[in-house]
Amino acid sequence: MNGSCNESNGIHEQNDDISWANILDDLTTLEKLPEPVLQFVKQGVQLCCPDKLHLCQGSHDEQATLLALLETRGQLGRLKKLNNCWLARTDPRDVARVEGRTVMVTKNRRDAVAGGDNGALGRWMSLEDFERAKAERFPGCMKGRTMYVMPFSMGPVNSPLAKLGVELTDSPYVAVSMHIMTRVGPEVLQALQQNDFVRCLHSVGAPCTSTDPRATWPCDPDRTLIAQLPESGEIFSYGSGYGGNSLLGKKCFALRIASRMAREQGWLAEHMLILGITNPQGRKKYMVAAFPSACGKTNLAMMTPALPGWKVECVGDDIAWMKFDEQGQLRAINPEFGFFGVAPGTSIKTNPVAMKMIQSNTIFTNVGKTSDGGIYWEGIDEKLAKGVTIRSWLDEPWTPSSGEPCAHPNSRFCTPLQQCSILDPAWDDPQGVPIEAIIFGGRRPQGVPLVYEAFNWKHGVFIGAAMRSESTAAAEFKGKHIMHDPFAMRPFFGYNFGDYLAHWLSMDKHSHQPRIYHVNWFGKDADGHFLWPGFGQNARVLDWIFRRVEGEAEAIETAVGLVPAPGSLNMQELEAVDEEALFSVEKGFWEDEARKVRAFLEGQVGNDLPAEMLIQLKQLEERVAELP
Ligand code: SAT
Ligand code: MN
Repeated sequence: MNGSCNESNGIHEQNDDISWANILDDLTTLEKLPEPVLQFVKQGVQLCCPDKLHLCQGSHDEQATLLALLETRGQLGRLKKLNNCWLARTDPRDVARVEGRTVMVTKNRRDAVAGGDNGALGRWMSLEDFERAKAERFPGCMKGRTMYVMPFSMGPVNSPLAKLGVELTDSPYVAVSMHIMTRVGPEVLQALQQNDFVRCLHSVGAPCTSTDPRATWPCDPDRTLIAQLPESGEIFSYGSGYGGNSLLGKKCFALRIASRMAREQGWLAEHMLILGITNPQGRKKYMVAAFPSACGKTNLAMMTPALPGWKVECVGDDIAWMKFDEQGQLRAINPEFGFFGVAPGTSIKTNPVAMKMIQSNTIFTNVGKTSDGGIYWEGIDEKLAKGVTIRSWLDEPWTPSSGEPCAHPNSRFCTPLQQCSILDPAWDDPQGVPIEAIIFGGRRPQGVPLVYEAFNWKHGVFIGAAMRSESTAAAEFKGKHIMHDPFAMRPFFGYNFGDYLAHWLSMDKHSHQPRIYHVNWFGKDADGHFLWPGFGQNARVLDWIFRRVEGEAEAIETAVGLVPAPGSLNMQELEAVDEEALFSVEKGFWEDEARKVRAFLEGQVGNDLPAEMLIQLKQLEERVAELP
C-alpha cells in the first residue's frame, strides 16, 4: 500500500496518498466530506496512523453502536437501574483539567499572556516549541486504534452566532460525549460546505499495544499537552481523555479559541450560564452568570425558586456567546448541546431538575455505583434499599466510614440539553436571548456581601477583573485557597487579559447596556456555617436584581457597590439569617482585598492593564479608606 503509516515506510517517509480502503469500510463516506474537511482528515491520518477511520454522522444508531463497543471493551458499564445510562471510570491520574499543561501557541507571547515575562495569567508556547512537542507526541499515536471524525456545530446550525468544528479523536468515549455535548449531524456537514471550521485533533496518547487488561482508560499523564493555536484556528490535545481536556468543543474551542475570535469580530465568549426568569406577574428577563468551575452554575441555571410564583428556565449552564445586536441589545446563545455537570452535591433538594434529567441517556464519569445498578456520590441524599452496597469511583467497596470519597470530587454527568424539563423555549433560537443582567460570583467564605450592583459598566468590568474564588476540584489544584479568577476565565483566556479588559470596556456604548452584579452564596460565620441557605433561596437575590433592572428595588451605596436597601430584599418566610453579616463591608477585609487586587493587576497584567482599571481600583481604595 502507499499509505503513509505502514511499518516499512515508517512515519517519516510519508507518501501523500492514503490507502483509504485499508482504513475505511465504506468509501462513500469520503464523498460526504467537503474538500477542506477531507484535507484535514488526510493530514490527521498521515500524522497519527489510525488502523481505522469512522465518520460520525450523529445518528441515534451510531451512538448506540459506539456505546455498545465501549461496553464490550469494559470502558463503560451499563447502569441497570437507569435508562441507557453508563459509567466510565478513568485512570485515577486523569480526573480533571490540567491547567499546567494547557498552552496558547501564538507568534508573539504578548498576544497570549498579559504582563510581560512575569505574567502568569495563561501559559504560552512558541510555535517552534509547539512543533517540537507535537512531533514528540502525535506521529503514529493512533496506531491500533480507530480515528473518529466528528463534525460539530457550537450553537444552532446556521445561527449567525454559531461556529463549526471538526474533532478527530481516537477515543470512542470522547466521541459519544461529543455527540451529547455538541450538535453533530448531516446539517453540520452541509454547513461545512460553505464555512470554515476549527481543526481539533485529540489523542489519548498511550500506546495501545498495552496488554494490561486494566488499561481501560488509556492516557499519557506525564506527557499531556493541550495546545490552542488561535492564529490558525487549531487545537491539539494529547494524553488525556477527560472533560475539558478532550471534549474540545468546550473550553478549548468555545472559550479559548472563541474568545480570541470574539475580540476580533466584536463579540464575547464567556464562562457563563444563561437563564430566563419570570416573575409572578409573567414578565421575563434573561441573565448570564459567571462563576468559576464547580461553584454552582448548573444549580443556578436550573434553579427551582423558593419564592412562590417565580419560574427559572435554562438556556445553558457553562458557556455564553454574546453579541450586541443592531438595536444595542446584548444577545446570548449557548454554544453547547448538553450538560457536563459536577455530580457530587447534586440531589433532589439541591437540584431536582438535574436529578430528573440524569435518569436516562447519561454518561457518568467517576461517580460511585450501587449494587442494584444505580449511581451514588457525596450529598446525593438518597436512601439505599436494604442489602444494596456501593462501590467507589475506584471500583472498591465503599461505605460512609471508608474515609475516602465515594465519587471523585470532579465526577460528572453528561446529559443532553433537551432532557432538562425547564429548558427555555428560546434555547435554540439562532438570534439568541436578550440579556439584561450580568452576574459575577465566586466562593468567598469571608467578607464578600451576598449581592452588590456595579455603579456603572466600567465599575462592573472592574468587579469582573477583581474576582477571586476558593479553588475547586475542577482543575488539578490541591487544597482550598482563594485564587484570582477574573471573569471566571482564568484558565480559559484565549488572548492577553489586558486586551480582554479593553474589549469589555469598549462595549460601554450600547442603548440597552445590561447591569452588572456580584453575588456570593458561600459566606460563612465564625463557626464555619453558611450565612445563606443558597439553592432555591437564591431566587430572592435574582428577584432583587430583576426589580433593580426594572428600576423598582431600592439600593444603598457601599464602598464596593450598591447593596439592597433595608427591606428591599424579599426575606418573607425565610428562617432567620444574619443580614448584618451577609451585607457587611468591613474596612480591614476590603483594605486587604484591594491590596491583593492591586498586586494581582500590577504584577500579572502590568503595562497591559487599561488605565481605566487603575482608576476604578483607586476609587475602590478611596471608598474603603473612608469606611469607619
Ligand atoms: O473543563 S471541564 O469541562 O472539565 C469542567 C470545568 O472546568 O468547568
Ligand atoms: Mn465550566
